[in-house]
Amino acid sequence: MIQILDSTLREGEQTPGVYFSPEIKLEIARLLDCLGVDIIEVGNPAVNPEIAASVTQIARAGLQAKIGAHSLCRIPDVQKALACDIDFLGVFFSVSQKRLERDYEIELSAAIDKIVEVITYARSQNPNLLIRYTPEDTVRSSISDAIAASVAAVTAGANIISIADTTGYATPFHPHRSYAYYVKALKQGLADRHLFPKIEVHCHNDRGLALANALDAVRAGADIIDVTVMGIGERSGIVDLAELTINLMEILEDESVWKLNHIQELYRLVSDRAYIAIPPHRPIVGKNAFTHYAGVHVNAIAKDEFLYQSLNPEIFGIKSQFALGMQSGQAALEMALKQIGQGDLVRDREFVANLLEEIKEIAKRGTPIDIENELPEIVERYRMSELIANWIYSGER
Ligand code: HCA
Ligand code: CU
Repeated sequence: MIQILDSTLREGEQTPGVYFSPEIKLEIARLLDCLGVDIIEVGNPAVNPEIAASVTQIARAGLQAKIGAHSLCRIPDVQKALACDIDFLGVFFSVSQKRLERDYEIELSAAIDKIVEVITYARSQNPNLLIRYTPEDTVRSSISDAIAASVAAVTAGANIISIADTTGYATPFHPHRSYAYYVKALKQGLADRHLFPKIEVHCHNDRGLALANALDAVRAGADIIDVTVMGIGERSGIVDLAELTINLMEILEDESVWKLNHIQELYRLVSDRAYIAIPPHRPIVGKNAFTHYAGVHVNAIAKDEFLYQSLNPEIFGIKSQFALGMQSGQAALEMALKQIGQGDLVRDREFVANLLEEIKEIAKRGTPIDIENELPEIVERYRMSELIANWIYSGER
């Protein structure tokens, strides 16, 4: 069974400018828990006392999900994380050649000693803790160094190894840059030492491939996938929660594990509080995701919405709809008139055809007609103008 780790409160808060207060963090965590994510990564308690308090508060909130902290590979930082009553600890330390040389200025063996020391310490403090080790920038590291560090980490007590594509470099097209390659090679390298940790993947979206890479990893045997709401995070962010779940549902035996009817509420909350609008065409959560428009489409969906839909909006607690504008045909206008209680007008074919022309003129402003709030007034105005025109015409005779 594939598990989901949501990092909206950690990676997501690394989106430039984003800040979630502790109250909002708790609200987001509750919604993520309702939705059924397995692990919630709340933040790095060493960053500041407010984050530490928030991690503690969420860890003690009685949620089903495992609550986790993120930490640098340093014992004082891990101590701060452990003080938060967490179920999960994520420690990261890169073993890429470039990072070791240009940033840490240490040898691989010294890096591995550090990783082992910190993980051994965390394990000694809590035998039940889920511990993840991430060789940060895994996909730009030598696979043998990533395996060596992972073997050492698991032997020291880590239960999960995460393959991080920190810079969005991975691609399914390149045999040695693909998640399939990294998942298989890492699993094999660990299995050769009789080690079988869970494999997690953290895919950044710099090349727009985060979801494709995550699915590539799932197919190769990954166990846990990192996501955030709206895919927010450093730079172009990571995998989007909604997009991942809808694709994983295709391979699940039990679709009820995720309660996706909470997804709109969750996305609205995060979007509002992050001050990041949800693009209208965004899958599932965008306002156009289940809105049909062009004449041919609306004609067909009036008979059966699945003629132009492959997803069922009810799974997400929403209904499909149609929009009224430049591309609309008579079917849309007739449906709209019925919707506003003006179904009687539909019998007058000529009136409907003329009104449609009027609507298309208005729609040249570049936004659709608001059926509930705008259409009644447009209909009224149009009827009056027709009455006046007829009156003048009869007067002239
Ligand atoms: C970071 C980098 C990270 C870490 C992932 C992990 C990445 O912001 O600290 O610890 O599993 O992309 O590598 O998000
Ligand atoms: Cu990241």
